[in-house]
Amino acid sequence: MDKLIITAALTGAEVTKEIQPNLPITAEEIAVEAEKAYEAGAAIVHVHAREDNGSPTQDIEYYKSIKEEIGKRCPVIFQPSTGGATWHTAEERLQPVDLKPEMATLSTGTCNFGDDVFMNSKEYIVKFAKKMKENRVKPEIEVFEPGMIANAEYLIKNDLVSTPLHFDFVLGVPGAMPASAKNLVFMVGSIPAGSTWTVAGIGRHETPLAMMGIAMGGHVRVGFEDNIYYKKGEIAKSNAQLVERVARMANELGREVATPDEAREILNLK
Ligand code: KMH
Ligand code: ZN
Repeated sequence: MDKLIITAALTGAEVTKEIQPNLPITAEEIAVEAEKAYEAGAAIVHVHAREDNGSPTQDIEYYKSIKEEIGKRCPVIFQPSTGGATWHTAEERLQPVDLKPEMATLSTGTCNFGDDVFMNSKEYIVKFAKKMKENRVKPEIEVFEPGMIANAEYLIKNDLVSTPLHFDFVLGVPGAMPASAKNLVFMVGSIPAGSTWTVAGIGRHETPLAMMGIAMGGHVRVGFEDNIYYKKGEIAKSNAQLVERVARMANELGREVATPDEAREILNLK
């Protein structure tokens, strides 16, 4: 089994300071949080930028500052979001790809997202994939529903992405695919041979699915984007606290944790 790649999803677009007082907002706060997550075992940080008032933004200038601040502090892989918030336009969402990060997310289908709709039409998906290919950015295929795997296969068939692909199964978003062991096994069995994968369980599903990801030879994402609690009724102190728990579980299960450079090898980023 490869070493375990832990991704820390530091901010998300939906979580607010009101419900998670430890949420980092400014570029400096996000970079300090990234460094702490790196020290706890994260090889990748998935980031959504925020304006100073906390609103999610896809403005390239915010992402540029975050990338620079993180780069000053640690060698973690910077993975900006192209999902943004449900109300962002495709053009807004694509901006961080111009920074040529090593990776960026690419959602390959539309789904309900709480009370909203997360829109990813075929036109969007193709446009995003083309832009990432032009900029040599490795997509992490964000999958919220099984049909999104078929759309990723369409990108492969049309030479819009390079293989092997890396998938992230985000399970438990209200309105999309529920988080369960059965669903994770189904998803893992449905991706093209040779692909790598990560699992992100939403809310209380984060830790059980992380445990499954470790045991099944996949990789794991945790962080405030997906879950704000350390355990029932206890708000997490930091993203690093959630990363530390995954690293401890991996240790108990005999799975070593990958450094950013080892993750670069596993994901063919070099
Ligand atoms: N905030 C969600 C609507 C991504 O980062 O690529 C979309 C999302 C996916 O979080
Ligand atoms: Zn995200």
